[in-house]
Amino acid sequence: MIAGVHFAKRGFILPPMMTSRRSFITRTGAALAGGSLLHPVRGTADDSLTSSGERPLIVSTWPFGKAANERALETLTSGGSALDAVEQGIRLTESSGNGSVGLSGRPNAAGVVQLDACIMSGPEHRAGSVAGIEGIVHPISAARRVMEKTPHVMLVGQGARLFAIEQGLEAVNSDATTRHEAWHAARMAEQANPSTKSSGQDHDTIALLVLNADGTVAGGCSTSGLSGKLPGRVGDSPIIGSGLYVDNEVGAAGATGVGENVMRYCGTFLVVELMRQGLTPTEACTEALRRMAAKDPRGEALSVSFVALDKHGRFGAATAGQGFQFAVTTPSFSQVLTSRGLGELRRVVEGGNVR
Ligand code: SD4
Repeated sequence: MIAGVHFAKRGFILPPMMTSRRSFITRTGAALAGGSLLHPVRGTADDSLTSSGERPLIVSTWPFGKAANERALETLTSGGSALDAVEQGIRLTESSGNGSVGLSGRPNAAGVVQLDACIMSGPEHRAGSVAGIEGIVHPISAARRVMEKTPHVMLVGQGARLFAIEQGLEAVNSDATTRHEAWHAARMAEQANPSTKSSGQDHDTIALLVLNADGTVAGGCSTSGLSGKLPGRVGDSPIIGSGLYVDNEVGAAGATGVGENVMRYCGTFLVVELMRQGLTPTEACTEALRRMAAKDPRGEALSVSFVALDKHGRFGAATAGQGFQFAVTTPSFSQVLTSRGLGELRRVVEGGNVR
């Protein structure tokens, strides 16, 4: 089955100029002309059973995720594992200056960039994580080393930094003033020339999920967290089950947005468990957001978005806001898509027709 058809059935909004495959252009072009992609497409139980997608499948947050996905795919193609793909894809974002990822990310209230990251491997249900780490260029690699080289799951602060250095990972002086000045200069340059700022650069975390050809699932997440956070504050991104969760029997989910609003609900664990109960990735992301919004007086202003994929090769995303861009890559296409906002998706899910 052609991948573009799955996209249509998921009800995502496709940017018409961002196609990468002739058959995809042909099919989605026809669909756009008829307007069907601009509205939820009514899926049936049959669709969800028969629409298993292409593998490998890589899904990540924000437009900058597309380059990371493509790096992840290259890694798989050249014989790397799903975990290698996650690590290499996220490393690209960590050093690209995009979003609030890596050392060019946003400093805390004291002017210090404190990074959070985690990684998770489906087959053995292993995880590693670092939080509040300073001056380490690739926190995702530090998280992987925690998983593979220690009996622990999470290291924080100075202990995490020293461990990363001991492991031979690239480190820079963690002098706060120097880095705050670099951050300030970058923001000044952006203000002077706003046209250089892509929409993806307004946003933060990368969460990247991989379903490999052999059915292996893995994921990772990396961020500098919320700009101006209190020193020592840790968000959802390095917390297994909040910013990221992987279950090899079901699939994976990642989060971006205000971490405090994800952590109180174990957001990505919830998304994966909802998929286990039979919801599609889009439905699961939406239902998790609906539950959160129902309890929180801020409702749809929670500023949380989820991405997810399942073992069948289906993917999805949803946001509490007005539309959230995420990237999807397989061997035959690579796209930035826009998910629907919670209000719209909720109406559709209540009608039972988002797939
Ligand atoms: C955090 N979830 O530290 C991260 C930040 C983020 O879009 O993803 N912002 O709360």
